Amino acid sequence: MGENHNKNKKDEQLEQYRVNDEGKKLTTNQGLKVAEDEFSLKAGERGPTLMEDFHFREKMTHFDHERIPERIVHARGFAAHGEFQLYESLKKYTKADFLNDTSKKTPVFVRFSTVAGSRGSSETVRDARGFATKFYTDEGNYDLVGNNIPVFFIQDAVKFPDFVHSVKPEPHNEMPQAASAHDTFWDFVANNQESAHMIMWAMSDRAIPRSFRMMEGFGVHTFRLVNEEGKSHFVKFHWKPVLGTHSLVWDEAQKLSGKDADFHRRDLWESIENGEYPEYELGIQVIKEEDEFSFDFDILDPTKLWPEEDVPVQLVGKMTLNRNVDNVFAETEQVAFHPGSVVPGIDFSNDPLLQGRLFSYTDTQLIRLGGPNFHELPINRPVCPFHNNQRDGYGRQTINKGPVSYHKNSIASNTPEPASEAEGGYTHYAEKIDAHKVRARSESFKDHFSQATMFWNSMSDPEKEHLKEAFSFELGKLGSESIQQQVVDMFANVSRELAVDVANAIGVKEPEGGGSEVTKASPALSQENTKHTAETRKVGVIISDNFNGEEVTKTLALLKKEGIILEVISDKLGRLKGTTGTELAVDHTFLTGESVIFDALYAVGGNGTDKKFNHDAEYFINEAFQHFKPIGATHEGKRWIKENELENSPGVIVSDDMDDFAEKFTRAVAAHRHWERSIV
Ligand code: HDE
Repeated sequence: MGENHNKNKKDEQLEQYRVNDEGKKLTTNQGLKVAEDEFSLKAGERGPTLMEDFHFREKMTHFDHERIPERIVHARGFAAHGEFQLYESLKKYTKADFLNDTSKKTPVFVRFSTVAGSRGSSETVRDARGFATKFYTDEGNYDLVGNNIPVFFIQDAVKFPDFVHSVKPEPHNEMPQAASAHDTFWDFVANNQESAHMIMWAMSDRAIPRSFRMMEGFGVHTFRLVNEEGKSHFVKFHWKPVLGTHSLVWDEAQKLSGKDADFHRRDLWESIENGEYPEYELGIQVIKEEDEFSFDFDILDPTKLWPEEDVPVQLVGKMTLNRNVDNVFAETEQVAFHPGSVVPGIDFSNDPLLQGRLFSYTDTQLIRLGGPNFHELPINRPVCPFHNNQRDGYGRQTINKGPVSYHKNSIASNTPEPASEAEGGYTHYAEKIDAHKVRARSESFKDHFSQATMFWNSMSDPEKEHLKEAFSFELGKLGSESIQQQVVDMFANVSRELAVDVANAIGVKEPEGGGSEVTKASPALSQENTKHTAETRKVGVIISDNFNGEEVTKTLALLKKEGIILEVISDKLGRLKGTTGTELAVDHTFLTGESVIFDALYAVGGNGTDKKFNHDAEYFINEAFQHFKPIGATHEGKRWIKENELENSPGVIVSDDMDDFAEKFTRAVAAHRHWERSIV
């Protein structure tokens, strides 16, 4: 537990800044030993505090200034360290060193986040998730600042403040927190129809991920890869989670918001502490320069994805997150990402959303981190040296020696001097541009619905149902019938079925026209086609004293072998005694645990006469059943299944043959959820 598996350049650099106060004498910030920390200095035991009490003043002043502004978006986040290694050299596409050398392990720092909520908001809300990766390469920091959704709400950065204002809590009453189910957001959507495609994703299961470990990441924009010969290819970046892409169900997500607002960070933290390191494969989609106009969408439009069936994702390397942070403020909060932090061999496209981001990120760090020297904070420092003539400012730590802080100069023989391209100097791709200066949007950006329909067409039936429910929930929360109607009419352009069913659910008029000619589907978009595995799934074992020692021990061992994590639930903490002298430590009671924190339940039972125990166990089982989770039962546990008539339902495994049970139950757990189960 907690062992450092991430010895690398970044870790060594951070080590210089780590301090362990344990066992040390208390001092002031000036290093003076403090003799008393219980009482302030007073004029008499019952008298006023004296101004002279420097220890009190320093301690209180520091405390008064502990908070910095939270991120305007992505405020609620959680991060971890890791490393990235390439499978095969990408030399033919890019000269980026970390994408050429397969022997290199590049240190990374990854911050996951929700977008709309404040820093203290709950994590399982319906929202896009940020997926920002800082690669500490030998050529400087490269930041891939992406989301878990491959497209965005708007096409031009100038609209970002409007979009964010609409989704944030409404300004007159600051409600609702971390939720898009309110009038201003949907008013924005209906009146900015370029949002249609992203809304389909945001209303889909993708917006309520089961875990940061089980979601995809996307660079969203089209970037360029440029090779040694100066040849450029367009590229989109992907992160594919090795555990597959899986989601919660909405009712569960809402309950989790109350039961464990830290659900996603706890999951990430615990998996890293337990050595079950989250892994993601880096994928690239590549389009040749000459094919820029070969698609029925504009590849610069950030509301469009490149269907994987048309432009395959090549898996080129793997990222492993293997170390938790030492201090959340110093690392997770102070990390500063910037889509403009690139290395030679990676360049931008003219996507107008990306272009605007290149301004915003530095600007926001200046206020958030208090000045221009945030690159000197330990978490932000590159692992290669940096030299330039930038000087001074708040919080400057570097002590630049000598009189020269300008270029050109003779005193220091013109150094620090620009590096030639051969020496690794960054050169921008010399794209030819011949254009008028205009405030306009390209005609090729004006189809807002085809890919939204493709997304809809690609969903399985349960996924379509979830989309309808999500729309009905969100729109059902609105105060304005006019906005509800506008949204329904808008989404009739995506799917008439969707719009009609939502209209009926929320009691507005069915749209008059609508329907789409688009029949294309992209199977890769459905989570049904993702990888399924039981590994690292958390199973709650409901059990009481007098359980069948031998058989239970055997089954638990078989499940553990499959990588399943087992946690024991009972009516009291302590140790349970089974037959044959077996003992089991209890992890949760029915009070401290909840069915929603588990992927599946295994009902073992025990003496089974306690009324309260039976009631609580059945409550857990019925709730898990309603969330489509696998449920297993052996011996006395079967009673709870029978009494609730669940035994013939999909994903409910009942058996007294332990090997048979373990095999079937593992398969049921790997399936994630059993949507074919009907809930009445
Ligand atoms: Fe961001 N975004 N963004 N964004 N974004 C920020 O930077 C912005 C966009 C993304 O864990 C801010 O340091 C503009 C797309 C992530 O620290 C800010 C536009 C994508 C994070 C900002 C966008 C993202 C941010 C707030 C439209 C997916 C969290 C605090 C042009 C590709 C990074 C900060 C972290 C954070 C601006 C659109 C991803 C204000 C102007 C598209 C993952 O600078």
